[in-house]
Amino acid sequence: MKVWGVSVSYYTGKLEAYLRYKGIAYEMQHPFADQARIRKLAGAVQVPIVEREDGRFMSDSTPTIQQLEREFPARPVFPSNPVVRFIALLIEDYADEWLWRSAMYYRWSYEHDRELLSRILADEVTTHLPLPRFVRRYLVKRRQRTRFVLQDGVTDQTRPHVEAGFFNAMDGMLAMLKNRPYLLGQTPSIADIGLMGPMLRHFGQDPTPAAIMRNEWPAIAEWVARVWNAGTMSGDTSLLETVPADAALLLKEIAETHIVQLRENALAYGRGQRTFEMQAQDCHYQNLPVSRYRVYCLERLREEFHALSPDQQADVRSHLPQAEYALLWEADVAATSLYDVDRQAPFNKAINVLP
Ligand SMILES: N[C@@H](CCC(=O)N[C@@H](CS)C(=O)NCC(=O)O)C(=O)O
Repeated sequence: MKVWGVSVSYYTGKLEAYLRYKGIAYEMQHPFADQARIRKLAGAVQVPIVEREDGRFMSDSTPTIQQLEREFPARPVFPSNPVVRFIALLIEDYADEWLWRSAMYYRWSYEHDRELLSRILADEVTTHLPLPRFVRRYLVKRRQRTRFVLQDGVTDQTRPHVEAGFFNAMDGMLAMLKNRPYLLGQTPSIADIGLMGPMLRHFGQDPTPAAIMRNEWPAIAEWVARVWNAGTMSGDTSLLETVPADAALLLKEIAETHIVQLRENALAYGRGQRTFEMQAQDCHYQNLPVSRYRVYCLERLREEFHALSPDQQADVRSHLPQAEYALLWEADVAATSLYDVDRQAPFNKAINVLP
């Protein structure tokens, strides 16, 4: 299959980590020369997009992986225990949607990172533009920094919290990785795969966060390499049958950050707002862009929860004691994105995460 992607992209890295683990052969191409065609076929210009042998296109990494799991059932990344599976999906959603801000902040706020990454992106993404390379690099830097840092709530006042998001994620992971090679077992699950988006492609590769990871959290750097190489491993490939107690630190962080954001975003979307504010831990964020896609993320998590039996739901709730998690089982906050209503993803017309 063909993966339309970028070598430094968050969600392309997530999908590649999955494909390598599963042993699914793919060939990478950069899509941007023909944006009109991509928009027509896939709905939105974003990466990764998978062009299949049967001619169909898939976009959005989460449903793409779910579809591929049905077609390639060997080495499942979804835990067979439904409670563990739900927790894995929750961690995936946090990795996809919360760590994005910290990842973009590091890439576009530090000079070394910005200079290196603008060069790579200019060469992979903008070669079709009839402009000198220095102009294309300038345009890349300006667009990414404006859109994904300055317009995503990062200010002098929120910056320490945005940095702490990266550290807290690694602390939470470390508590689990002390007891086993992967977060939820002897083999990668969708929780590990989801975290490869930020941890491999941004924090593990961009100079500033990569130095922090290597020097202060070397076990996470080791985990990144382990997941990337997991396809070569043989032997025990089991996933846990119960949620480990050592997940508590990461699950608390998710409650206080990602779940708060999902809630305030859904409320603002319901009121027709374009921006919203929120208090996450000790930090007040303002002017965050409302995301219709993230309303859909909340809908999908709620659907997964409601598909569990009453006993399984009670078990999930016992692992998620923070009050914020009521968002996942109580309906007082409406989540009605009207996106992918027939649940056709990944074969539907996709939408961008941020407007
Ligand atoms: N929900 C999508 C998100 C894909 C996405 O946003 N990809 C980024 C690159 S990592 C992108 O293409 N952004 C479009 C842009 O910058 O305009 C997924 O999981 O695949």
